[in-house]
Amino acid sequence: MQKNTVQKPKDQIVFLNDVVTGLSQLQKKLHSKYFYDEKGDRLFQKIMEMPEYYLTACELDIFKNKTAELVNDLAINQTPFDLIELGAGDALKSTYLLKYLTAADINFTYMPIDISGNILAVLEQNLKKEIPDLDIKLLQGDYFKMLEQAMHAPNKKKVLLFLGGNIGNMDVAEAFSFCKELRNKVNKGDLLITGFDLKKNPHTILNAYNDPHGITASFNLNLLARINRELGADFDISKFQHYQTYDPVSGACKSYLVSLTEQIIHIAGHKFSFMENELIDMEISQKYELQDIDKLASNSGFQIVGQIQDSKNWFVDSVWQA
Ligand code: AVI
Repeated sequence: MQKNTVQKPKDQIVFLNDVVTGLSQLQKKLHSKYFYDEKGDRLFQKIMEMPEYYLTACELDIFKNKTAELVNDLAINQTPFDLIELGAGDALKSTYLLKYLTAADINFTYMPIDISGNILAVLEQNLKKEIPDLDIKLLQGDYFKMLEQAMHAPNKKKVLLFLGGNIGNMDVAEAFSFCKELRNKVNKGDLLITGFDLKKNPHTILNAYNDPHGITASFNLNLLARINRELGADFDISKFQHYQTYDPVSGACKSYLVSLTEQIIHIAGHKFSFMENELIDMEISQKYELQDIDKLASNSGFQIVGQIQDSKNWFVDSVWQA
């Protein structure tokens, strides 16, 4: 998922438009890409530190302890390539890969893409300290626009990273369109590593999102506070409650906000009525089986060349070739 930090006036118009469109639907909906303002970033950081939220630790296990296997599946040998990370953030996991490749004297350029210029500047500073020999080129902006820019060195092989289980924040149809679009942007032979959270004991999954500390609830409610602050709305946060579901058959883990009372909300001249117990659909975190990943890869024009799982077999980094 492309996270969205709203900074420019044009972004504010798009934000307002998305909020108004989402809340005007029969099933009211807000887009979870808007969770990540400054407070949302901090709350997500706290989520990743919770013992219940296993995803980060699992993928870290792969990048820390199975780096050789990962690099082996890429079969890049001595061919110079660009390593392009979609939504790099603090590159916590990929730093292990960067260190491994640098130590092995492999010729590559790291190109982190992120919507936040701030995050990229901090990342560059940290990486320059940790890996002084790293060749790094920052790409600030939208995934696909920046990927197009990165593709301008056409003779160089590309390896794309899409980590963190971010693909889970798309429903299955959106994930398919996203992978197809990626396939259209890259050249035959290019590689893609995507992190998928796997189906497992449903209690484990539900606990990760319905945490007893209430951090995930605050993470969802913060979007209403953000709409108040940035779009001048009048949500009373105390009149909404977080509700989490997980359907182990479809693998859809979904979060909602429940209106605790009948109420009317005003947003920039628009009015939205809520009935008592009416829901706002907030986020999907889709869980996969290995065979779903096979289907997604082949239907979008990729071939699976590696599947690396953490030691618990809860998460997989799937290596695909175009
Ligand atoms: C960013 N993304 C992969 C997280 C997830 O697991 O869906 C966002 C999140 N939502 C609630 N907890 C974490």
